[in-house]
Amino acid sequence: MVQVPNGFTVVVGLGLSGQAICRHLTQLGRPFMVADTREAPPGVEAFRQTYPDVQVHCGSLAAVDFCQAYEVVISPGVDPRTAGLEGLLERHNPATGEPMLVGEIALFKRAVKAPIAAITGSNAKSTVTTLLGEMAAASGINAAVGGNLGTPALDLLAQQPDADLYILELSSFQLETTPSLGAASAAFLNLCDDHLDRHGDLEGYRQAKQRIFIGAEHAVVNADDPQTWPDQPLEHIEHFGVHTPRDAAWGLVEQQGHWWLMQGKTPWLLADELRITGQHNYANALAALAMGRALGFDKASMCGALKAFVGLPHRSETIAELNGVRWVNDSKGTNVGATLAAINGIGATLQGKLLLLAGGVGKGADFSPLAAPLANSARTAIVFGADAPRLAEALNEAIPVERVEHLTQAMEVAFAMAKPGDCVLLSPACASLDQFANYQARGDAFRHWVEHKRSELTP
Ligand code: UMA
Ligand code: ADP
Repeated sequence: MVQVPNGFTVVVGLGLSGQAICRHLTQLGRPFMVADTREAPPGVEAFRQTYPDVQVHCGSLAAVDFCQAYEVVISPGVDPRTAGLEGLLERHNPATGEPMLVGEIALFKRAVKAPIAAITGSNAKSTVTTLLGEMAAASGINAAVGGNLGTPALDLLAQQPDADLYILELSSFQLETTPSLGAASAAFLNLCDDHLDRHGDLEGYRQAKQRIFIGAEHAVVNADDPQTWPDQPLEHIEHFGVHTPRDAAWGLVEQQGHWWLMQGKTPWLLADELRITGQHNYANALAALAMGRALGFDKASMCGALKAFVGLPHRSETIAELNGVRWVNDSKGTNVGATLAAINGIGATLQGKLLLLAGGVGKGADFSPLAAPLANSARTAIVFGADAPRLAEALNEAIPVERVEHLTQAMEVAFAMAKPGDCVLLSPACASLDQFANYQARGDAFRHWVEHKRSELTP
């Protein structure tokens, strides 16, 4: 048994978050040790060189005796239900007043002095977080932007200690271990099946996300999706939505043949002025405006930032047109909700048909909601990767389905089948980790294939 020394914090996970936690504890002068459930986590040797005096345990957490620990701080990728961590979430830490087991965001909250704007949801977190950051910058506000987006929150605090505002994308994994966030503005954008393998079911996943509202001064929620509304009463709640116009909500409203982004009865800007397209992106824009308004950003600056925003790579990103066929990279479409948004957004504007490329790790999701919209707008679905059989089963009564091993084979098949006016859409509805390092690598493989094909076709 590995004994945690009396009063030591245990940092679990040696990834980005774990290392940010270690830097933070070092700065605070708190003694700590590190544990990672893998026998040989990447980067462990470099870690040992940076922290020669820090004890590192690799392997099962059941071999660690946490009895004398000050607290245990886990990385988001580590399930709090992992063997060895039993009972720690329920145990009270008299020194902090919080559970014995917390995540990085709990430490961030204890240390931060400036307000927090927090964004969660199954989809659109990165888009809305980035957009809100652009709106803050345009309004002259010194904001630090990160969290699940990429830069751990504690690193933001170290790198930008004088920020006036911290804009954080927060995942269900991070929120699950955050006792109280107290955000100045907190948004819960939407909910669909995702990470069910971790949270057990949709309700468990929803409850983790609901934690974003604990202590929030202002909430932004989706009028079209009651699952995003706070379970507990909150004084200031604003709804945004593209399907359910409500008084005083942020909505998409048609006036004299034009669609406007409106706050109540006040038009803010024309949907046509945006460079990001599709109803889901108008919803994203409305959510960011609602948050920015509540945080005191300048109206004209916010609208300017919104008009300039071209969207993030790997999200419904058009790569090229080959022989009259559009090729779209939506590799970040890692769940059914995102793939539905891509099918509906692109399908509505298309002269021809969609050829959907989907597959990977389905995380326990139900793929059947894809069948009806694909029956309307798709020529075929070409499925690959670990959950290809489950996808094929869910779709093959609605449309013809081809099954292949790998993405590049799917692209070859799509190239042969597509007709001018069609769109080949990579929106996998699955995580990439069975065949790629991450969704970026999958999207890059798609882009490289298309660019190579284009160079072959262009003499
Ligand atoms: N580890 C274990 N046991 C486990 C799982 C992980 O010991 O069972 C260890 C790994 O060996 C590794 C470390 O933990 O050394 C990795 O930690 P991590 O998986 O928590 O990942 P980080 O590198 O800390 O990155 C995390 C987020 N990753 C996850 O939530 C899985 C990053 O989000 C985030 O950008 C980063 O913190 C900074 O905040 C990525 C993500 O995929 C992009 N997020 C999910 C999503 O968006 O769907 C939630
Ligand atoms: P997240 O950080 O929550 O994963 P992203 O902004 O990276 O969100 O987008 C992830 C995926 O969700 C992309 O495929 C994107 O096109 C899609 N998406 C963006 N906005 C929405 C929305 N409002 N509803 C559903 N899907 C969306």
